[in-house]
Amino acid sequence: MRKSAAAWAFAGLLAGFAGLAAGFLAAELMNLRLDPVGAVAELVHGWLPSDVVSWARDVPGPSFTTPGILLLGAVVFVVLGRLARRSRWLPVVGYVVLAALGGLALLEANGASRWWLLPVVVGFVVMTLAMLLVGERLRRLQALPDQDVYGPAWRARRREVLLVAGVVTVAAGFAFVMARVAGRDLREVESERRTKVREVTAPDVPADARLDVDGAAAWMTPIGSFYLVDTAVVRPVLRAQDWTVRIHGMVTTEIELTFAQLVDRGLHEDWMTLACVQNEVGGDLVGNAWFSGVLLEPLLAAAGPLEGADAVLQTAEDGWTCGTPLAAMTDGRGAMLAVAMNGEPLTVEHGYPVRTVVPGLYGYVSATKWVVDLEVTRFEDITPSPTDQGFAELGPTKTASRIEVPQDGATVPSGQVVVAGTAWAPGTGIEDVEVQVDGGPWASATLGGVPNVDTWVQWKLAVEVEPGEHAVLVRATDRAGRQQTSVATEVKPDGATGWHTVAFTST
Ligand SMILES: Nc1nc2c(c(=O)[nH]1)N[C@H]1C(S)=C(S)[C@@H](COP(=O)(O)O)O[C@H]1N2
Ligand SMILES: [Mo]
Repeated sequence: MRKSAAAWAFAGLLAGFAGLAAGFLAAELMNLRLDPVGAVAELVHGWLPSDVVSWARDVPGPSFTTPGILLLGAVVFVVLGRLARRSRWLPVVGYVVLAALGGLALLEANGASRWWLLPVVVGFVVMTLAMLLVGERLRRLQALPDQDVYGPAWRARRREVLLVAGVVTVAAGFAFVMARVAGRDLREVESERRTKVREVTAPDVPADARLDVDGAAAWMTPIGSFYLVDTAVVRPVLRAQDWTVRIHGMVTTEIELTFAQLVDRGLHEDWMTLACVQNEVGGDLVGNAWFSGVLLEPLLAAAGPLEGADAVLQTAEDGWTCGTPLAAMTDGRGAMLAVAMNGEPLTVEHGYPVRTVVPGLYGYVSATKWVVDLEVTRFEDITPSPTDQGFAELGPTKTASRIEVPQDGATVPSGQVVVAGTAWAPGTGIEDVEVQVDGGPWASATLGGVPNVDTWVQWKLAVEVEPGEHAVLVRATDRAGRQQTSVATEVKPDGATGWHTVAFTST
């Protein structure tokens, strides 16, 4: 520790890992699926060629992406530590770059909100402070003239360096252990999730549903890219064995069910498109999945709703509430307490162990994740969370259509251009999708097949275009004869309207 660069390298290493440990702890306390390092690992996985990824997956033992990133991180921390010897601020610049990388990786993750940046900020602050703390002591030690080395003043200052370094090491270790403890519930739930509910079947996409247009959204939305909307900063982590749901309020018989009692009632399975009221025209807050769950209609019938009840106030473990028309849960449309999505137990993010889904309604009035309480009541007596935020009391999903190919701003060869996308009118079904190019006549697109009226439908149409700039419009008509209005409205209070348009250039 005389003038050695090794001491600085070690300080850099210490500060770096203290920051990572702090970020890890913050992420685990927030029940995030990914901490900053995990997010970078996922991002790297996304970049790697798929055969490398599948080869790596087949190699037994733990994934080596994360150890690889940690090793690379260690090298960077050492370099930054050594730079700290020359300047207090150079390592901070490095930490800013690392934080930006971690932040970008987290925001790339499906379902990330800006809250996910909190662990990155915590990690950055701890890294910077730890480096300053240890670095200042080290600087004081190495500022002593050569003849003082090993002298009493030198020894006193060395003690200080060791003390501060020791405190940082212990604190980082403690943060790491605490993070592991905090993450235990999530890990237990993840291992519990591997035992599937017996009767859940795998999705079998109807052969005629897929039009197989390159670049169009998959008919069945993979779980990893299914949109996520949450209000809670900390997602609930609930074990199936601890879960119960209570049906009460304006009923003749209160019902309380455990997870085992729920699935014992037998499963119902169907395809369903779920859309968010906050989806903009052309947006992607909509997905289509195979849901397995227990029908609500017989459950509510067993509870026996009283005369005058018209709503079910649903409450989630995180305190989120929503109000669903009692009729929508009892009119045979297939409202259910879902336990699986696309043949797999729900992910924690999508509401494990049980969530509600109701065909034909926006998620904000129906699709309660981590649902634990159903109170039969009256709309006039309740103020569910979204209503409190200015969304309408009732939220039937509006008929909508979207152009996915060509993408807005794309350049394509002129001649024949395939325009394709998706349209949905859950609860009613799509009758017709029309496309208009450059203000010309509307032409009906070819529609894919659908297993029921609750799923979206793929559509495509080949159009002839000259070289130049073009604008395409799409509009759908549902099976009740309602055509989408051209009038554009905001998502608030009850869902956006308007025709989706895309501009492209052909050469
Ligand atoms: N507990 C809880 N459930 C919730 C929400 C929420 O914030 N908390 N968001 C709702 C909204 S607005 C929608 S659109 C759907 C989205 O479900 P997903 O995140 O599984 O796609 O969940 C609904 N259920
Ligand atoms: Mo939503």
